[in-house]
Amino acid sequence: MSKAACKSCPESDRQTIVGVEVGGKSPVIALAGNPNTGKSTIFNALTGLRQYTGNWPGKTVARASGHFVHNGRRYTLVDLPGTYSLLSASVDEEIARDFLLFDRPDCTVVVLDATALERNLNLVLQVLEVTSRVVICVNLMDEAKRRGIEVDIGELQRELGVPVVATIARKGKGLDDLLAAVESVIAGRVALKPRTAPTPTSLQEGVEKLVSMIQEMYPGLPNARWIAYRLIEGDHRLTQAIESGELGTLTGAGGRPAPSTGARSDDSAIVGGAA
Ligand SMILES: Nc1nc2c(ncn2[C@@H]2O[C@H](COP(=O)(O)OP(=O)(O)OP(=O)(O)O)[C@@H](O)[C@H]2O)c(=O)[nH]1
Ligand SMILES: [Mg+2]
Repeated sequence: MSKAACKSCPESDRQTIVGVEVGGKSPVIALAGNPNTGKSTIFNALTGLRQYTGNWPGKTVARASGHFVHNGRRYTLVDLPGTYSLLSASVDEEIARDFLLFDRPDCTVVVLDATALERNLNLVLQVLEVTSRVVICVNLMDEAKRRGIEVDIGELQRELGVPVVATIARKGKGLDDLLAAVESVIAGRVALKPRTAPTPTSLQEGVEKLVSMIQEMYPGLPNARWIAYRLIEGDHRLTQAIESGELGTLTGAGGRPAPSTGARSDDSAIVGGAA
């Protein structure tokens, strides 16, 4: 396969915990997924590293990053903690969510367990709300086969609107296809039509209003709809980020802090009034 661990980099540079340089010369690929789906196995196979964990500032759980070279280009790979959702209910979910939302990797690979697709797809739908630059990696295909589970990769790809590849990461199978798909997404060579859940009718008007308010405050923010949903749910972290203007700083979307009458987790007037 045409990738190689980045041996030209000093070890200290190949393995960093802090300071993932998103927007730098090396495209950044995030590995997200439910716990135990094979993310670190893929991370180790591609980077040649053994998954490294350490303390993220203020956190007890860490994400790991490393590098690899594919077709002459250097990529940064980030192994996120396993999560069932991006709703920021736990530190792990918050790390994964903040990285996808604020650091905005060039491509997010969502690693799924082929034997438990139904459970795993919940996270996929959430990630597709945050970013469309996604590749789905259906891993543990050997285990699925052993249990007589067939996965229709083509149909899954049509349904989800982003590239889907099958892998057996433990044996290194399918990783070339995975890299080819990631490369195509980063190069903009595939048309991405991510499937997103329809907004319930009763919320449509409220969501649309919130989305325009968010877009007005943060022009260029790519995931205003997902942020609107979280505000409706009373997501405290995002409410703070909106009110303080941190969202614009973190996402590079510019913008200005919300007026003091803006969305608050304890203020359902905007949503409730409009819906
Ligand atoms: N049979 C089989 N086992 C696999 C495959 N990929 C990974 N595994 C195994 O699945 C287990 C979990 O793999 P990890 O790579 O640690 O999973 P993870 O997604 O990083 O898990 P968390 O960090 O807990 O979220 C390990 O025992 C792997 O060897 C695969 O394709 N087939
Ligand atoms: Mg892991």
